[in-house]
Amino acid sequence: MALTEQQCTFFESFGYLYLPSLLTAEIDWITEEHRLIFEKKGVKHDDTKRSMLVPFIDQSERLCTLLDHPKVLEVLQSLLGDDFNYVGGDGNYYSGDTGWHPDGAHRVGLYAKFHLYLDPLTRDTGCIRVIPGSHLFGPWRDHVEKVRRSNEALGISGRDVPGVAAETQPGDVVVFNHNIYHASFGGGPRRRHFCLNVTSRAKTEAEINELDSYLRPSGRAHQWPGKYPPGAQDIMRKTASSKRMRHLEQVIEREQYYSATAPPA
Ligand SMILES: O=C(O)CCC(=O)C(=O)O
Repeated sequence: MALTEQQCTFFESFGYLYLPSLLTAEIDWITEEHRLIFEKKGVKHDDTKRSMLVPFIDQSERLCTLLDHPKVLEVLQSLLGDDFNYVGGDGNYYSGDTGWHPDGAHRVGLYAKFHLYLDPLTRDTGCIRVIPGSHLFGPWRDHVEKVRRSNEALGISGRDVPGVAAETQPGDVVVFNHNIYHASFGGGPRRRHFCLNVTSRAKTEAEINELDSYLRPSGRAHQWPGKYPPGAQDIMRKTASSKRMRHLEQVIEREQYYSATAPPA
């Protein structure tokens, strides 16, 4: 079922949406695929620091089908338009806290993250927290920026910053605008997670420039050195139906443009 108008308005106003039980029926195989990708890549999580693989769902033919899944599509198409772009995402074993930060500051286009946490999480055991409305620009966001150093600037610890703690059970989904300030506190040493990053289709010149600065090899999508090895998106692309291709084609087109216009090495 497509999201209701009220859910879309909530997302626009507050910058996030909590979708309980959206993928509960699928969570067993999803969790197994998460395990298999780390195993296949030979990444042994040692509990002391975050282990991350990028891109993530692209490494598993079955997880790629999330981009064909009616329940996922209904959410993403309701929020970003029928022709949204899939732009990658990371798979993680998190360890401990994540301080307050946004994932971007996009003034044009809509950039969002579709999160799945694979363990039951509460506010004190590492669930995702957000500051509703902090995806918006203006003087308010300048104040919110202080949460990055809440001890010095506000005299409170990160976990006491006012916000919403989206407590989740495996199968629940949280979607948020990349611009929103988010964090997690009290998480254990092996909190399993992955996400899909998505954007609205870039149509105007300003939107295309914004997408380019995200996708280019120097951009945010590639911020982790050594990630995105050549061919990393092959499974996703080679197994795509024409319907899935719609969500991949603009990225492919932009990548072709970057290679065609790259200065000679
Ligand atoms: O769950 C967490 O600890 C942090 C998640 C996060 O920062 C992200 O996915 O952008």
